[in-house]
Formats: sequence, C-alpha cells, structure tokens
Amino acid sequence: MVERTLIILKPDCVQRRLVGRIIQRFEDKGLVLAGMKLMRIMPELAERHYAPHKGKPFFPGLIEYITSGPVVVMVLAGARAIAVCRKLMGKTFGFEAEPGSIRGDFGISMTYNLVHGSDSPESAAGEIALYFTPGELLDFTTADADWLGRPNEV
Ligand code: IDP
Ligand code: MG
Repeated sequence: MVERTLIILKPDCVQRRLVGRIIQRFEDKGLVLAGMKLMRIMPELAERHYAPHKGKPFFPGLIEYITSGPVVVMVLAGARAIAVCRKLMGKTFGFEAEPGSIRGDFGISMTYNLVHGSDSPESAAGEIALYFTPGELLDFTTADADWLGRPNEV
C-alpha cells in the first residue's frame, strides 16, 4: 500500500543544520522523495496548516515557531508511509520520544520538535495540497524498489 505523506523539517531543524541527517533517516528506512522545497511559511499558511489546533493554548507559539525561519517541505512516498514516518519521528515532545526516533535523539522541547508529519490519509492529502501543486510531485520507481518490499505483500 504505497502512500504519500507531508514532512516538514521545521525551523529548528534547519537552524541546527540537521536537514541532511534527518532526510537520511527517512531514506534509510526506504521512503522515496516525491517532492521537496526550501521555503518560509507565512502566517496565513501556518494557520491553515495548523487549523485543527486553533484555540489551544500553544497555538500562538506554534504559529510563531513554524514561521520563524526557513523550513524544508517534502512529500515522501512508500509502503504505509504515514505511519512509518510518524514512528521514525517519535512522540510529539522530545523529552517523551523514544531514543532512536528523530525527536527522541535530537530534542527535549515540547514546541521545538524538529519535524512535522501528516497523521492520517486525510490530513496527508490536505497538507500535500497546501504546499505542492500536482506538477511539483514526481512519481517514479527507484532501482532498488523490488528489494524494499513486494508491491502486494500480505
Ligand atoms: P505532532 O506534531 O506530533 O502531530 P500535534 O499534537 O499535532 O503533534 O501538535 C503540533 C505541534 O504543536 C507539535 O509538533 C509541537 O510543535 C506543538 N505542540 C503540541 N503540543 C504542544 C504543547 O502542549 N506545548 C507546546 N507546543 C506543543
Ligand atoms: Mg499533528
């Protein structure tokens, strides 16, 4: 079941020059880039992205954080990509995230947690559409695809 998910390397990830190491983790797992850009998220886009959190006490700080500097936005593709990426990311708060996960290995904060990943097929579809036009996404097969899993394995 190939899925696509939206991943954002948040401003702390870029500022701390962890971009290469974090992308490496997703690639190591077998996920493939379908699209990628460096951009600055403007407040209006940030509020649309995080609309489900509007009204929560941390919402203003979250908007300030995600708009505070450049981010790297990516679409990653692969089998069960949404759940696999969430697992690679670890729990939301760095101090709770398991060692071995991105958040568990690189952070300790509640807000500054390095990476965003879609949490469901519905949110993935909506979030991908917020950041990419269909023409900016590529659908291709890598040479090692057969060794990463059978397409219809049960
Ligand atoms: P997620 O990123 O693991 O999906 P969400 O609950 O969707 O977590 O929260 C979105 C983002 O808001 C988190 O990644 C984190 O940056 C921030 N955040 C969530 N809860 C808190 C909080 O209680 N205090 C401060 N920041 C928070
Ligand atoms: Mg979330």
